[in-house]
Amino acid sequence: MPITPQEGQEPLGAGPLSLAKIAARGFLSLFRPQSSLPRGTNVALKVDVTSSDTLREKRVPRGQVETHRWPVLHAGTTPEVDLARWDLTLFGAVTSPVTFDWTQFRGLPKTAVFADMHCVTRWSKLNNTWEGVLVREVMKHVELDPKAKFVVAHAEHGFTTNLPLEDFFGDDCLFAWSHDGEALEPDHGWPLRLVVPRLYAWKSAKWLRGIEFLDHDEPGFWEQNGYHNHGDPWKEERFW
Ligand SMILES: Nc1nc2c(c(=O)[nH]1)N[C@H]1C(S)=C(S)[C@@H](COP(=O)(O)O)O[C@H]1N2
Ligand SMILES: [Mo]
Repeated sequence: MPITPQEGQEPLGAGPLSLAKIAARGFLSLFRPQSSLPRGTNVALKVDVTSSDTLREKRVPRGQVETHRWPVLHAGTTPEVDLARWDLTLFGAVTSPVTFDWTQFRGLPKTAVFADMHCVTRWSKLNNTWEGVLVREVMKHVELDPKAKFVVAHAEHGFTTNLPLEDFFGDDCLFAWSHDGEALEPDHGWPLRLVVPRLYAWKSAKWLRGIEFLDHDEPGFWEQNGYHNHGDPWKEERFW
């Protein structure tokens, strides 16, 4: 795997116990008092792409609770990322791998996507405006092997998550560096996270470093630890 971890990173180690702790943290964070105005309160952002789920009459899927804050949820610790040494590589079932450094990536055409976010620990955060580069835009630079059918997103610390190519190519899927008009905070995935709005948020890998294309499906981190392989919130595809 051509991903060089940033210095000082420990690989993810999460047994069933620490996963239970993470799930509890996600649930409890719903009840933490909110300290300041919601982010983006004074920002009127132009939206280029509207995720179709935001047009539903009832936007909170069954079993979810709407939150107006933004919980932080992940396994392991937040990495410190050095942009000078950062890159994003698309590899696997492609004619030749493609790597972007930070400057090259930020030079790609920018898009703002309006979307909802659903975490399997039962919070939903509606009305997010993400800015970054659409998956479809980035994929103009990659020649896929016709046998590519699945994607594994690779993040710092060795975190992975898998999804079918079809979901990855969703018109609302993007690589995001900004949320509601502000740069992503490190805890939320700075400098770059994948955003797949129509699947549960564990597919939206924070601290993204690579996209691997495969001819077969390969369950990622949460998927190997009990989460559903696909994760459609409207079908409550939560666990196995
Ligand atoms: N790298 C990485 N990305 C991750 C995770 C993780 O553990 N590691 N957890 C996922 C889960 S379960 C959720 S709900 C969202 C939460 O994003 P947030 O912390 O910005 O709210 O990040 C997802 N992305
Ligand atoms: Mo989650």
